[in-house]
Amino acid sequence: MSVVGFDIGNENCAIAVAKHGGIDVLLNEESKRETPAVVSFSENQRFLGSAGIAFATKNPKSTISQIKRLIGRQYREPSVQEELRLLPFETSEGPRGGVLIHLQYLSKTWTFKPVEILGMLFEHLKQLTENNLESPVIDCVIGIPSYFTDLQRREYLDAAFIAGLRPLTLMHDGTAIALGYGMYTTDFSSEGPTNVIFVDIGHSDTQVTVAAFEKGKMTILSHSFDQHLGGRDFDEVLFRHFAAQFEKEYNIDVYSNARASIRLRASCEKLKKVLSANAEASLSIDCLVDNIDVNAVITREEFENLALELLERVTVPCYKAVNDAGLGVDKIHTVELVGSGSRIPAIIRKLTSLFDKEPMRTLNGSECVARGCALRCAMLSPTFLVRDYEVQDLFPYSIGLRLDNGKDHGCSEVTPFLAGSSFPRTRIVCYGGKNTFCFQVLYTNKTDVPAGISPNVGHFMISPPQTFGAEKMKAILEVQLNIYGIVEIGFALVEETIRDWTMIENLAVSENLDVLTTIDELCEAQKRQQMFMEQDIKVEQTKEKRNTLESFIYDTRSKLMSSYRSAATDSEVEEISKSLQEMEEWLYEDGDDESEQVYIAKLEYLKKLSDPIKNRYKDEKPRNEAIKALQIC
Ligand code: ATP
Ligand code: MG
Ligand code: K
Repeated sequence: MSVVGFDIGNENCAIAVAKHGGIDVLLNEESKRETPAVVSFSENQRFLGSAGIAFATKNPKSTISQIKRLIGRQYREPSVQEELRLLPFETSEGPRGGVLIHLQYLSKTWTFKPVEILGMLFEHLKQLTENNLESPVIDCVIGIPSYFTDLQRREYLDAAFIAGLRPLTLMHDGTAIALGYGMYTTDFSSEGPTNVIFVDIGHSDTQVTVAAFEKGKMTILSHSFDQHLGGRDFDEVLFRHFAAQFEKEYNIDVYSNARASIRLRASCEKLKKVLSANAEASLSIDCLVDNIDVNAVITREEFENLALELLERVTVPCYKAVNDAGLGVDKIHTVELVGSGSRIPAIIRKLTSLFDKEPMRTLNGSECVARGCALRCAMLSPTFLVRDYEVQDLFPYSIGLRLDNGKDHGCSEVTPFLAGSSFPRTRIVCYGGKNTFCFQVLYTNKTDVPAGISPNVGHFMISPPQTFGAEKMKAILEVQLNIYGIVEIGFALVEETIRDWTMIENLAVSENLDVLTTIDELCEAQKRQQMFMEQDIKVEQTKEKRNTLESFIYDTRSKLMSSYRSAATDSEVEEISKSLQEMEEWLYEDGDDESEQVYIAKLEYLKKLSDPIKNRYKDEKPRNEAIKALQIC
């Protein structure tokens, strides 16, 4: 059984596998260590990962990216609307408030939920891994942001289900990073724990984790984050700056032109990277709007001034992480940077002054999440023997249960899990009252949850007890925060007292009823996925048959002029050449987009024409060679 870790980035994904002897990062079909998180639909075929990236500008309306930002989210959340504003594909509100994506494929309009697109991406990564390992992949560990809510976690599992993957756990990105660091760092002090803060600034978010390392053990002390602060926000301040400048200087409005906006944003990202290594950088774009070429120069200092507010915001989750860990900055031994967004020198300066020490970059920032996940997968897999290492993670939100005790008893609320508690964890909750049928689970401290994300975890139904008329009734629930960070109800019992009798009865509990995708829809998505895969294979095979026919035409034509020439009469050469010519013309016009069977039939037809010559040539070959040999002698 293979042991695999996946990092699903907003932009890029990475795959790591555990092999006996260590962790390897896999190369994709383009020999790259990172695979773009893109799913593109052309007329009759999908292009996934690296193959999809070229379509982002060619076919933006049917090229889906940034799917991680949409998973498990409500269409109407203002921050989702903000995301969708920047994305070129068409969307609408789904039946249970989720996002629906509409696109053209196979000559009709299709509607997908984000979970189905994510399922396709998982499937692609799974296939890359299987091709590489030459064995099936099912067990895996997938990295997720620590701020992911219950619904986002469940949707990740649903996407994995669509792809035929079985995550042994979902691992917080920061925990995965810390695990890789802990397993391979051997020189931790033996006097007390070593506290390390990991700052990961990615494309669209920032995650900070504080971990304490001891021999053979790692404890996560805190996770904090800014879900809306990443490299792209720095691009955006440059974008706004230049849009304003060009408006003044050239009288053009970049905002009102979608293509110009995409081009200027891309240039700003490049410019930002140049400014990480140089004190000054220039930008020039041909024909940005109305055939006007634009030019501009900016210094690193000017950029830093534009980004002052963002730079200040970087410190917020860092402070919070240190605080939540119950430490002071002086108790942090090492600051480790990951994520390419943190390459901006001003960010590094800011962190240096905050922690009073130079941040380090010990880990490979684009691979460390996948590596940590593969390590975890190896630890959880029975087929792999890993040296004992204890990993203790924590959950960042407080979780409460609101119980509806029936109309005479009102509501009661309990908080079985406090923010910062380790998990997986099980709690027993008891409550009195009668006829409790429904309870709601929610993240109780609303400021913990990223702004704009619903704190609702879901709700569960309990079937009413068989016997009515009990004098006293006590319900007992086992509530679990499981290994995925998802709330589940283990069991529910009711203790009823009727006169002197006390009875305990098992109660049936529903699954979480707040889902964006039902199990039927998931099975349907799984079937569709199979169909899309078969379609992709069919298209690829057809292309192959078309290429075979094309090569046969060229090959036979050139042989007719050389090796076959002496084996054919003039009229045969003329006749076959004419057929080849006609076939070639057909291939580039009417026959450009034909079915596999048609190409096979056409090839057979040409073969029939040319086979007699080929056979004659073969018969003559030994004789000709003998003559040649004699001549040499
Ligand atoms: P996420 O973690 O948000 O899901 P990701 O893991 O794909 O996304 P990373 O690859 O860690 O993101 O970081 C991408 C960001 O880093 C982009 O915004 C990119 O512009 C920025 N970046 C890359 N190189 C540099 C550089 N030299 N200087 C500044 N920023 C850079
Ligand atoms: Mg990342
Ligand atoms: K193991």
